[in-house]
Amino acid sequence: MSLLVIIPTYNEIGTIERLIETLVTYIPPDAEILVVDDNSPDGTALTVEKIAADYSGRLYLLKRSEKQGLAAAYLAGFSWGFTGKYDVFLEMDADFSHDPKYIPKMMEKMQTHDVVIGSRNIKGGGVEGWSILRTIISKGGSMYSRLILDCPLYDFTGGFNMWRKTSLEKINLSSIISKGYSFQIEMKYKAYCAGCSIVEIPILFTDRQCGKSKMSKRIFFEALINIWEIRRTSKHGLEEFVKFTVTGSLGAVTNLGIFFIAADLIGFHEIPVSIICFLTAVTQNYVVNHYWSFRKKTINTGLTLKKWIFFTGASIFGLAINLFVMNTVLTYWNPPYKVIAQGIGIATGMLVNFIVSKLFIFRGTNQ
Ligand SMILES: Nc1nc2c(ncn2[C@@H]2O[C@H](COP(=O)(O)OP(=O)(O)OP(=O)(O)O)[C@@H](O)[C@H]2O)c(=O)[nH]1
Ligand SMILES: [Mg+2]
Repeated sequence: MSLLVIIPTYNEIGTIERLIETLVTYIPPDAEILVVDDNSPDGTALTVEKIAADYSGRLYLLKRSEKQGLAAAYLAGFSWGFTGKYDVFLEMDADFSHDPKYIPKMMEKMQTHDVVIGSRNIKGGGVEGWSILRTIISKGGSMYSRLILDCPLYDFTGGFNMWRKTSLEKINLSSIISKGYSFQIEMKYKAYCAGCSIVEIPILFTDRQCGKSKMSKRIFFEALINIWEIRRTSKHGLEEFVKFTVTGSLGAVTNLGIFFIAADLIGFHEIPVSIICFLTAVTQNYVVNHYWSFRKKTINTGLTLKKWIFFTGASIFGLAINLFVMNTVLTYWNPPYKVIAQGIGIATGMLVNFIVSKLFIFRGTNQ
């Protein structure tokens, strides 16, 4: 796999030279580096131009006329890279917050995944040198995104991420609406919605060694509000529920089909037949929900006996809710047709089953 490391810079003269020196000791010998500089007043671009000759055609500079934000810099970097031979792209900061020593592990994970996230918020990862406030803002930002976007990632805001070219193509980069830091959130969420397999590996993030942060209150609030727009433009909210309902209906067809053959055509006793029908339908639902309804969440996980037992339990619980609601409706309302009560019972039972399945069974993992 041919790698291009993209480093956006704005006033990073203090670290850029040393970073590139270190970087080449960790990346594969055929990997290349692109620095995307927004005309930094401190002369970052000049430094890169000066040292480029030492790296015999492996270090490139993309010069832009003015500071246009992180998103624009990366998008320009990707489109520069798309015209080359690269099939893997790495995003990283220029300030040594992202340690190049993690790159071999990321490349290894890239063999089996579409996106690899350097994550501060999973076991083994963390942040060094940040104030409590900055840590809370960062962690809170990821938790907020996780909740609002209903997407099972832990580090949304981090900028140390590796992408297969094919995953970037799936995202449709021209649809990105973010300008600043919500860019990272939007990219990850779009990859998730596109069904990419995403894995997080733990990294220790260290505070910038020198130079000034470009993070500001304005950028922060912009991201906070942008998330809602990101959610709106890449909606996948109802999809799971619709697929879950279709799966349940297919299960009912299987149930009735086996029942008809075994009880009506062959003549077995209805009670044991009905139990077998139920278990068969539940198993089918479990498999279809895993591989279809909740595929985006379960993409890195397999079927397990434990989850099957849990799902069967949830289905029995759903059935109990169904009976209870039907009975309650018949007792307190007594509708003109009993089937109305059963309909309300089924709908409630299914909703409960859906919520339990979504929250506890098909949660997925990205570690
Ligand atoms: N080309 C370009 N690069 C940028 C721009 N804004 C930030 N960067 C670069 O993007 C990377 C991340 O920016 P940082 O300022 O380090 O942001 P941060 O890591 O969230 O904040 P720190 O805590 O200060 O490190 C750095 O390499 C910056 O130089 C921009 O508008 N254009
Ligand atoms: Mg930084």
